[in-house]
Amino acid sequence: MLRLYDLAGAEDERRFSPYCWRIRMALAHKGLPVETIAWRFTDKSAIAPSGQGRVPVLVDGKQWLHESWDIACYLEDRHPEGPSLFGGPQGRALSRLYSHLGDWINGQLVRLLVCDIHDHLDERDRAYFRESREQRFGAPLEVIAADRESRLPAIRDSLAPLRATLQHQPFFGGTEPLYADYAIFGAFQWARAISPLAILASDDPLAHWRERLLDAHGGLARSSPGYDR
Ligand SMILES: N[C@@H](CCC(=O)N[C@@H](CS)C(=O)NCC(=O)O)C(=O)O
Repeated sequence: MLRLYDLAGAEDERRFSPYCWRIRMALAHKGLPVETIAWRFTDKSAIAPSGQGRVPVLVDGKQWLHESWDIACYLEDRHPEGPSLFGGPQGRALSRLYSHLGDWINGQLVRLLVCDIHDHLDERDRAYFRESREQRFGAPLEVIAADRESRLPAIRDSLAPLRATLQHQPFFGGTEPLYADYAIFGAFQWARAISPLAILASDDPLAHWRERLLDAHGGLARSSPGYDR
């Protein structure tokens, strides 16, 4: 059985890492059962065999894997018989862009969500999160997230190429979702898990795409605790 260390909030069931969600969706896409382990930021010793301190970490027998992109490639190569995550080598090459684009969206959203993340964390993680993020951004969490509603329109505008793509096809992968979809979806599932802020307007084609992914794979993402609006 595969095991996945998956970032959790105060409640074990509130899984909120955008990168872990990429892999949860990729595993479901491949039809691979997994045991997910609720992991907290300060549980570094639990994932020490991976040689680093961030999740997702996937354990397959004696192998400890990390980095969402590398894990996705590992699953594709190790299980070529299952549905493809990339749709072939060219699709894999193009998916890299979606992975980096997802990273970029995460970087935009974190500035809106830092206080919500903090408030959903387990008591053990709060001081670590505050200190590490305040150092990274050079400001108190409350200052980083201040006036977030006024910054939302520019972030929505920046997603225009994604929105335009979805006006012609239901998924970035075409008629069915691929890893490209999961790489972007992770950002929205993260926001859904910990914040009442509506990142997307309800009539946005991206919101309709997000709904389709919430329903994908038996409603895996929708069944995880979050704010639905
Ligand atoms: N590039 C990595 C990013 C992973 C990452 O940043 N994970 C966060 C959770 S969303 C983490 O584990 N952070 C640990 C920490 O901040 O101490 C990937 O794609 O897997």
